[in-house]
Amino acid sequence: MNPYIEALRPKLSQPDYKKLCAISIPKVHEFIAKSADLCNAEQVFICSDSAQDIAYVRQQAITNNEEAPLKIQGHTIHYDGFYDQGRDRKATKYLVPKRVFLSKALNQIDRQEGLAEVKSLLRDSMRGRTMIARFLSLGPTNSVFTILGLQCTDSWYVAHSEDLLYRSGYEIFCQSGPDKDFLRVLHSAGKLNESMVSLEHEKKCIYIDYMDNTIYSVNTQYAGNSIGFKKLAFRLAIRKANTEGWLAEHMMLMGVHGPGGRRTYFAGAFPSACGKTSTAMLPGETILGDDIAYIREIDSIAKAVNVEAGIFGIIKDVNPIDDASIFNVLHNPGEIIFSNVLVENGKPYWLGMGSKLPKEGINFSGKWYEGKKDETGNAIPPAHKNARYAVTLKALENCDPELENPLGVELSGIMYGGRDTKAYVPVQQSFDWEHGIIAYGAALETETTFATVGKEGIPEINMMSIQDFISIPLGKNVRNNLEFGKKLEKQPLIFGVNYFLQDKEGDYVNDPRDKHVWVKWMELRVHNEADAIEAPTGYVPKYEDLRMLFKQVLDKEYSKEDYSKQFSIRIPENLAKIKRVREFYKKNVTYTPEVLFWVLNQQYERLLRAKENHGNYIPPEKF
Ligand code: SPV
Ligand code: MN
Repeated sequence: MNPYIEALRPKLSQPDYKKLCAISIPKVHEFIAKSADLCNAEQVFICSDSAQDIAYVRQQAITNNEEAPLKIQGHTIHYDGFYDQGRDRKATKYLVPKRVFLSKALNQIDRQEGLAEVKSLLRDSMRGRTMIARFLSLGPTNSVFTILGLQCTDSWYVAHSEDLLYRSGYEIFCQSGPDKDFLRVLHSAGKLNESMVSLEHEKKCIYIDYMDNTIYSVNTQYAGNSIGFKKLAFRLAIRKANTEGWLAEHMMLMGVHGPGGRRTYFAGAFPSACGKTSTAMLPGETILGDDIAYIREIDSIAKAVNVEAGIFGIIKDVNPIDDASIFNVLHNPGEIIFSNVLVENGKPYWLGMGSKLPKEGINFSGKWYEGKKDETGNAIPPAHKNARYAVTLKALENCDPELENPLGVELSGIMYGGRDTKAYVPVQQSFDWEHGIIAYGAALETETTFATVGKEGIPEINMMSIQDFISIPLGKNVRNNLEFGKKLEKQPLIFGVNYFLQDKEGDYVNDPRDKHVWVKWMELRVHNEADAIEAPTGYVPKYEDLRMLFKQVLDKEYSKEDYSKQFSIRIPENLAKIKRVREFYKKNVTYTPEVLFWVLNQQYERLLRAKENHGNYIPPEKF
């Protein structure tokens, strides 16, 4: 007799009991039983991924008012609390054993102390509620990439979102032997108000117990804090990758379509709200993933898969001109969860959608009208900047056909891009793997955005766009990336991109759509079909190639003046950047490989030499 299943018995219906018994991994029973007991759930629902169970989860999200149906068939709206509109860095902590210190850049708390705190917040949190158990697969199923996950939650919205964003895992759990490893997440939205929104946001707690591969999250609903398999399990995956010699990255994946119908795969790391999804979604190309990738060396080739199967995308600025394909999806029948947008008359509205917004409706602040102010007297916008949509990738006409390939796709290029208004040119290629990892990846600088709770526009280093999620010493992450490259026979080319460069007046020097040209140029570089100029910071495109691509891709004339403005090497800004990066690694980072300083110093020297010869602002043709 399995004591954990027996303990759960009174909380399970007959079918749920059967579904649970079909899994023979004792740790599954233990985790569900202990979670139900701690949170004092009234019932436990075992979601088997059958069409019936999935439909039930969706219906319950609506019945319990966590979501409401919108006009278009399959669309629903969900709201998070006013103070729960993004990932919360302060509330997210690693539980670490005594005498372990992760890094100055990471939030940590003593494991025993943290477990006691989060468990006391979870205690009785599900009284009178149903706890849902969802079994998922991170990465394609039946693949060397697959990692299994189990989430227990009292939010039907969370359970429903997981259906759109991940691959079903119940059958794999059933087929697995008793020792099968899996990640665990326990989440409770905590006390709710009448709008079904987490009330005690100041007691929000998101703790990551890497000793036990378990995540605890309480008093929050925002998906980035509550859907354990997004950024929380990602932190555990980074640790696993670290010990096993592969890479878990905050990267989109896309197939770029080149001459003759060839498809060349790229990965791209961008901090949140810096153009990652819109790059992956470029019209005419195919999207394989928009957020998290696992990359492994297989037969000396870098192979990548999308950890997820859907998109939890920023909806702000999705308009018919810049993002036609997703705009279309958002206006047609099919399953979509909108969050934190303005709803009026059953229709969702968001900032930057390219048409006028109503002057009243319901939004993340409740009933909203133009001029409504928050507690501190600031005007509340009609929709939150971090309002989002959740949709399965398969709903997109430009979904890449290799999404479920268990072997992944061969990566030919990797891009790193941040919100850098001052220094780096819009696109450049590194001299080699080491230079790319260090000068573009490790040195990635950006400004904070609305995707995390807190002040916007603060410049910071965001190493490989992964810094919020890193769970190993930062320097070790740089080393892992450098080592990974050494295992490859054909290393992907590394590119630095920057969609946010500004001129002296503070205007962006590029149109958002220009990124399509950069992507096509990278594709040509992979196949040796475009030339480049060797500048101090990397290989930059030639004017003639860009002019041809602007015409081909965007039907735009590209002037020499624009080229000079965008691709001139700005010496003072680049020198200052290197100084900041060196400082950051000296001050905050342990295990930094010596070569990082060497590569940065070399770049510094190249910039100084260029300055001696050509001055402070150097058009590329001077090189
Ligand atoms: C991001 O902010 O990087 C996201 C959304 O992809 S989430 O991490 O889920 O908040
Ligand atoms: Mn992300």
